[in-house]
Amino acid sequence: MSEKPVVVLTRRWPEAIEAKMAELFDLRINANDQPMSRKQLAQALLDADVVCPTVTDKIDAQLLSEPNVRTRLLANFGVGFNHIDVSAAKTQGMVVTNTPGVLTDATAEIAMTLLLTSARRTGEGERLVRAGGWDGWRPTHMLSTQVTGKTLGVIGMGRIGTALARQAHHGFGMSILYTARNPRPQSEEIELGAMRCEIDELLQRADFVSINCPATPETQNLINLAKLKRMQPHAHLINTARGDIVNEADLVTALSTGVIAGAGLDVFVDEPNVSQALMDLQRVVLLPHMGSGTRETREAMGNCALANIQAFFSHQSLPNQV
Ligand code: 8YV
Repeated sequence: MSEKPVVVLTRRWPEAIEAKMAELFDLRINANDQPMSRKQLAQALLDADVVCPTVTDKIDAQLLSEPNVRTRLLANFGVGFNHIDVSAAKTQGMVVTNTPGVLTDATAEIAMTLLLTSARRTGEGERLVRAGGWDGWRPTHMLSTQVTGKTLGVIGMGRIGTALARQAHHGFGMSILYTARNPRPQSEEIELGAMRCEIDELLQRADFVSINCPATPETQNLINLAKLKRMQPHAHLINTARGDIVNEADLVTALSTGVIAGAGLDVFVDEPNVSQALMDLQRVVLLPHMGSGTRETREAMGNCALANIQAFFSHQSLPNQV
């Protein structure tokens, strides 16, 4: 190809990856690193051969079907692609890729962090110390829930769910219940002390429930008040997947009326806006969608997206086509 392909990054990427990409492509970077407006996204689709979106870019059927769209590849920076209308992209003859695998361990770490923080009340404890409110040790101060030896329910035993189960079982002696379309190999179930069951049984039996399934029309509002009421009053809910899998208003009701004991959330329905009702609750841990946010992982995600783009232009099979 004589002219370099035009590639648009909708946000800033790790410097080393931007530098590599600038050598290979006519790279256009959204330098101010604010989420692109709809108009800017539409323009990117007109100008670029490849657009590299993130979770902050909603790419719907209307944008994709604008006349004169030039883009042939949407190389998503992230494993989740519910912000892209993939079937509309395919109808337009576009290819969509994502970055699975490389963010598995980092995201599982944040799920485990949320689980520990929610169970052991460490967020509350830190706030207490910083606010100067700690009045000294006593046997009944800030009692919390032990994690070791308890039961973890994993909703969606894919890569991240399995990595979390591994940390929980080998690190904390937890038993694992899981839901998945297909059972995991028997050797893995034995290794992880894991048993597949229906979601209602999982909710009833688990001390901690972690959501690790993708966001799809079927999983939207999967965890509503009826489901939360199946959980045990001492149980905690952890979500590192997508906000709209949990009905947030129902979660607030469940937390404030003692239906469940606590929750840890890395994802929200209307990011970056977090409802005041959630903010007002002590027993919920709130993180700013940082599951994959290690230096190592964000760099690996960039390299993964780059490998997809290079395979696309060299007509090789794409490592991560969705
Ligand atoms: C990313 C994520 O940071 O990969 C995903 O699906 O949720 C996060 O780890 C984000 O999506 C980047 O687009």
